[in-house]
Amino acid sequence: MSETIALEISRKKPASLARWPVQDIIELYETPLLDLLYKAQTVHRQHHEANAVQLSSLLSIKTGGCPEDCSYCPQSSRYDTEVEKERLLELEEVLAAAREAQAGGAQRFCMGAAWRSPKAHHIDAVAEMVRAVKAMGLETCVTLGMLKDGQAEQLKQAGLDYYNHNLDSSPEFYTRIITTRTYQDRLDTLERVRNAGIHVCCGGIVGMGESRRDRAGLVAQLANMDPYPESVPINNLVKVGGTPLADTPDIDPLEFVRTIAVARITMPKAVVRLSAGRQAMSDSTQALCFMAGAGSIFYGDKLLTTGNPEFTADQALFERLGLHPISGPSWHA
Ligand code: SAM
Ligand code: DTB
Ligand code: SF4
Repeated sequence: MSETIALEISRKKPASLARWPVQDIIELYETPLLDLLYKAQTVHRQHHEANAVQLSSLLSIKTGGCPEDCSYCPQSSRYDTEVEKERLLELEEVLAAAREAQAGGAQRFCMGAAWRSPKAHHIDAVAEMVRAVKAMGLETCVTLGMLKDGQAEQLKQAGLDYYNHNLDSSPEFYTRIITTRTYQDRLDTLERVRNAGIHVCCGGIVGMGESRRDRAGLVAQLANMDPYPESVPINNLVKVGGTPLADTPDIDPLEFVRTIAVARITMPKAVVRLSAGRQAMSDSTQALCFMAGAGSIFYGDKLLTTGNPEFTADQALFERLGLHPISGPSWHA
């Protein structure tokens, strides 16, 4: 790496208490694309294996019927989408899916539930799932909504590695997409997860009609957490018929790539995840996301309720780009 870039990067966040002002993040966004990609890939290689991508598989263990009003979400009971409310899956159903994911090459198994906030018996059931999936040798992640005191600890005891809970957007734009829970509610759950010793997986969605300042505002919120999340999913909005955001205009793919790069540079040790939205993305845009420092994808033909590229398509993409699945745990503190 050139000395100028090394200096510039270290000047931005010299000590653990240094903060990223939103304006500095906007300036990063405004960098010429090739400089930004060069900088992001340089930071990436200082902390992560080059050309290696971590593979996680997702399973919706409790689908639909959610009381929250997240404008992007097909699982909200407030919108007329094709998603039907289902029961919580049985342990055996979850394990069958985990075995399939592992056989396909996934290293982490993520289980999602369409709850505002899990009840005590939900946590008991999910803890059993976590224990059993962990015993298979997979890393575990769950996303269950807001947690109450003691619930994160119970999941940690069961062997949970990561809890996913997204901030979704800047505090300002957030109030335009969700009214049933506050930004502070989310920060409180993230603190419970952190205090329980579970790795934090927290990111957001791009392409909901937000401004670049909002995207920078989201990244600032994440990068200024102390410590910042170990795992940062960047989702491109999947537009689902019946949701309020179904007809949102497409975001420029290069703006999505820039968001990955800016997350990469501001949170050097985090694994930045190229998450939802890959099905509508060209191979070339995905290649630029990897160049920008994305180090993980969801692997398998389904996200929670929407589609994701087929295993074979991703294998072909990896072959074309000379990428390989990462070996071993993806977070080195
Ligand atoms: N109900 C829990 C919650 O909201 O915390 C967990 C499941 S929820 C589906 C997990 C995350 O998926 C959301 O926070 C959001 O960031 C993302 N998500 C949901 N619908 C999406 C969509 N249509 N496009 C992109 N990301 C989406
Ligand atoms: C995250 O940030 N993205 C994943 C995961 N966390 C749980 C979810 C994406 C959901 C996309 C819409 C769906 O399939 O329902
Ligand atoms: Fe419910 Fe989560 Fe969907 Fe919001 S994102 S409606 S909380 S399932």
